[in-house]
Amino acid sequence: MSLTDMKIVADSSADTLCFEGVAFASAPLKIITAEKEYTDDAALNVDGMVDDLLHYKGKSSTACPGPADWIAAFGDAKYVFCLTITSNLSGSYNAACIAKEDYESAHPDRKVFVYDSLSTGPEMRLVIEKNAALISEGKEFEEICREITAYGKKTGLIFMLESMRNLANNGRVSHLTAKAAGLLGIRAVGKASDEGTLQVLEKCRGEQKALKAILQNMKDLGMRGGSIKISHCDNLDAANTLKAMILAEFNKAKIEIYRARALVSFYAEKGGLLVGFEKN
Ligand code: X90
Repeated sequence: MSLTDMKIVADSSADTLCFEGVAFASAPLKIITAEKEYTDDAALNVDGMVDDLLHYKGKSSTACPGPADWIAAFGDAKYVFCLTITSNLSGSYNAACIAKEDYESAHPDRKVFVYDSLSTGPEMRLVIEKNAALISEGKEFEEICREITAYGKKTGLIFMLESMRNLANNGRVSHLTAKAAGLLGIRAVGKASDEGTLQVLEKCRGEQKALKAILQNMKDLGMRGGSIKISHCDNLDAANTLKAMILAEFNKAKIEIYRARALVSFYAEKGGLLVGFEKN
């Protein structure tokens, strides 16, 4: 088994469009309005899309990659690690399972491992990094499948949202749940549940309180430093503040901050922030 036989493929909800050192491809989701269709790939200007959406009052929706999109992303890799957004909020995982069947029956010597992240964004990014490290270490396919599955159980996702309008309008949370972030100045802090659904934990007045709640919840869930990914939608200040708060208590934490791509930006909306972390 040589290193180049293995490829990681993730849908664009992972906020990761390329990855150095291993074969990698992103399968884009789409954001659709009556005026325009945005494909979540490297060519898209995400800030431009977020701006458009701020002024757009009509209906909008999203679409996950279909089986053919996934197969295109697999390319001609012998071993594919296919990482998807939670199957509880998207059809991406189902489409990937169909793609796996088709790909494996067309090429009996090839194998696809479909991994349901039960999460999205920065938690998926952690899993991608782990997956890439295991490939670089020269581990066997089956072993890597086992290890990323075990790793995924030891990672978590916490988020802060100023608005949950797009989530509710697209049926990803109930309108009642969305009210947690419906008032001016209120931020909903929540997590990806074990079932891969969105669970609101607290309603916080003001960003400072929300960031404190994020850190407290991360600690309650077992965060003790380690690797941490912060994905934000036009809220670099909050991301930097949170980073400083974490480092003040866990000075060895390895924290990466980055701008969310289109799918996460659409649902997290302006000001939203997601944190992926490791549990002990
Ligand atoms: O298939 C599709 O069209 C995509 C649907 C995605 C729906 C949810 C995206 C959530 C993005 C919001 C905060 C984090 C919630 C985590 C819950 C597991 C980000």
